[in-house]
Amino acid sequence: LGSTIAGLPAFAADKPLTLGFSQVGAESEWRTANTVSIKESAKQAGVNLKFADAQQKQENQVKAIRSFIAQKVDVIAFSPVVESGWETVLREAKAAKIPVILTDRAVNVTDKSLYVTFIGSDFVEEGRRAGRWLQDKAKTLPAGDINIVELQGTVGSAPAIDRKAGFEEIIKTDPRFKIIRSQTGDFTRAKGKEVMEAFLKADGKKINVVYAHNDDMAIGAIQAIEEAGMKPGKDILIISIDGVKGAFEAMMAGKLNVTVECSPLLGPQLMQIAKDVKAGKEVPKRITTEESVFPAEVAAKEFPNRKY
Ligand code: GYE
Repeated sequence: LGSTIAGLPAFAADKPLTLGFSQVGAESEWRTANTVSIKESAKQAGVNLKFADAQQKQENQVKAIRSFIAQKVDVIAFSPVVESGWETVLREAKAAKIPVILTDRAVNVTDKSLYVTFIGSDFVEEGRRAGRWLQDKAKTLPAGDINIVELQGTVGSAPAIDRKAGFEEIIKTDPRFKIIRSQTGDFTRAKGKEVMEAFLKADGKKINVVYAHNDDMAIGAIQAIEEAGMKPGKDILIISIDGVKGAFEAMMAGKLNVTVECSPLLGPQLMQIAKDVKAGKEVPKRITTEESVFPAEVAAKEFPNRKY
């Protein structure tokens, strides 16, 4: 079998690439769109995809990765549900000489050689963008404290940690902004609603702003606010992240004030990078998704262009 490039047999390029992908779950509209993107682009790229859904559990992701190693897939990709606790299984992949690509969410490891690249958004910047929108909006609000409640994403996940940090970085520059409550809604509508109900019970009319780490939790919160007899988007400003269709619909209905875009359409890039990695090409260590901000004022105009 002779010559090798970067440890790969020379004939490898002729066979279709087998990619093992461990997905977080199906917790949100974003995630569903991400799954569709990965499955469709694998088909288009002629990649043999082995797809596993971890149902938001790290232990399931570890199991899936171990099974990909046992099956000797060419490349492993995954979107890590939480940031920490990956060293052992990533070392196993490395020992088996199977390259690992991170998509969407980051891991917290000291040995960066445990993965080849990380494709996804800059979540800290998304948090800052949410904060900047509020900073601008605050100029039009009456003087006095602006009480914010925060619906955090999954505890320990990169987007929850980073979106919190980016938002705080901006709003801490003005003492009017007070985060009076902050709790996880696990990125789901049902939990977002439940947590918002508790916030409303405790603080009711004191709440001026909801900052939700994703659209689904914002939509859940909107329901809770309406059921409490208040007007979301008016009595309480709602800020969220992702830019899924459901958020655009809520904005067009006047119930959501802004969504910060986070693109789930990572499939085509992932397939290309997986092929490059298999071919022994150098790839950048970080590939950052480009995205923007959509306030309610542009929702109707942008809606027809939205792909997820
Ligand atoms: O914002 C949320 C999903 O990791 C960026 O996960 C992703 C987040 C996204 O459940 O809706």
